[in-house]
Amino acid sequence: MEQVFPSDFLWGAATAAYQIEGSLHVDGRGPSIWDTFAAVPGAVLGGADGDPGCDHYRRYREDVALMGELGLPAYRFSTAWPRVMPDGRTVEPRGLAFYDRLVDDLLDRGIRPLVTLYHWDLPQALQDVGGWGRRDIAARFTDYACTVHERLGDRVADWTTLNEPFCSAFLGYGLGVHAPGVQDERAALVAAHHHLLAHGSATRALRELGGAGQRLSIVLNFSPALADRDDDAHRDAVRRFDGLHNRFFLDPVLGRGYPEDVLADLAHLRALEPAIHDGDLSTVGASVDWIGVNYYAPSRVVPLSDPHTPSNCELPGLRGVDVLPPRGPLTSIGWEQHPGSLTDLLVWLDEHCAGVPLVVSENGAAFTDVVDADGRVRDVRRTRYLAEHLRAVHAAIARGADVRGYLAWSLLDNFEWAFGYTQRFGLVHVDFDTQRRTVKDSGRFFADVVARNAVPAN
Ligand code: IFM
Repeated sequence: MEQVFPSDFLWGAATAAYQIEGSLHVDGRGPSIWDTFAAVPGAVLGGADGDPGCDHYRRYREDVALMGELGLPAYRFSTAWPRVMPDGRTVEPRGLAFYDRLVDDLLDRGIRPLVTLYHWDLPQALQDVGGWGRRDIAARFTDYACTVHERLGDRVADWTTLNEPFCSAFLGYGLGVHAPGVQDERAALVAAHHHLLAHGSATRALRELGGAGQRLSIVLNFSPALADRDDDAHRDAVRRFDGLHNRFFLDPVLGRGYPEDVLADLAHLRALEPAIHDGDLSTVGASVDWIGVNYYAPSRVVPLSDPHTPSNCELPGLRGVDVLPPRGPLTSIGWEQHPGSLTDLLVWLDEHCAGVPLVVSENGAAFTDVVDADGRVRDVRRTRYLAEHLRAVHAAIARGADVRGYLAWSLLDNFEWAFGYTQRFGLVHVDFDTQRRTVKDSGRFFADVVARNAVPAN
């Protein structure tokens, strides 16, 4: 018995430039905020940075061939702003040429490229003048987006502006556990608005540049809030967490502005209103063709007796709600495995987005993997995680959600940000000393799902 997906369902895997490319000092690439942040003692586990990554900048042909062997019809990757514009403004032709070669190679193998323009590697030169805290970052990003589009737009139809502005703004400027390492609740909210402004401004510009077949999108990360009780206090805790984590980014993109209840929850900070200028919300709401849904785990929330007590979690300005420890089974990064939340999320998003299609743009799990003596990686837990989450996607489609695709995170084990190289998410194992690639059992399982367009029923 198997669960069959719609015949035009899009299958693939995803990566991001800083996590896999390596070659940080090659072909004129400029420093990014992640190079700077990773050099701060204690910022990244093991003192690691994006070198060597998966050495993908030099081995991309091998990696594209691997995708071909796995039969992946699509590949989501990001372009590195500091490669394309080392100082954030001036084009480096060698950087652009790399993505040109990559796209050609993908197309030669019949693999559809989905380009994400920003996956957290801001040129350091732009951070030096304020980064996402400055309003004119939207114009800088739009220039960069148009530059990449002018070069690749004849062959690439799928464009994503930003990956997970939540992480870039809230973890980078609020909690400070991501680059640029700023710890300031107000700065995080302002940075979030500037991310969304950059998204809207670039979306408008790309819409003008692109042809009819072009599809524009943004990728957001969602963590549905779960509570143990269904009373007023718990419902309000869910509302607060969900509001700031999920609806805060989604609603403006859908053209609805920031949710009123979230603005009220954040009013005590007096941060956001001065940053929002006339016309911004209409720019942010530039229409998109699909919403990318990154899902890994839910969050368990509990109300605090004093609604003014700051939350223990990463959301800037959140008061009156705490996040509880995740419940087992966990992945090695400590995230709860809860496939039912993915079904509920997709069904809710489908209703909330009112006609905008969804693509699961990232989903996957980190576990400790070993290459056995016979050369196999028997990653049973990841295979089970994938199967359960694919069934969860299937269940959402069966309930009417317009989900058009699923992109596994990640093609390769890679640099997992502040966790360095300690967390392996890949369908393909990478030995970071030798750069040897080994397809894991989960990679073969996923290839089989793709080939059959179906997941085993249990
Ligand atoms: O590795 C990251 C990716 O860069 C963004 N989404 C979540 C993944 C796992 O943490």
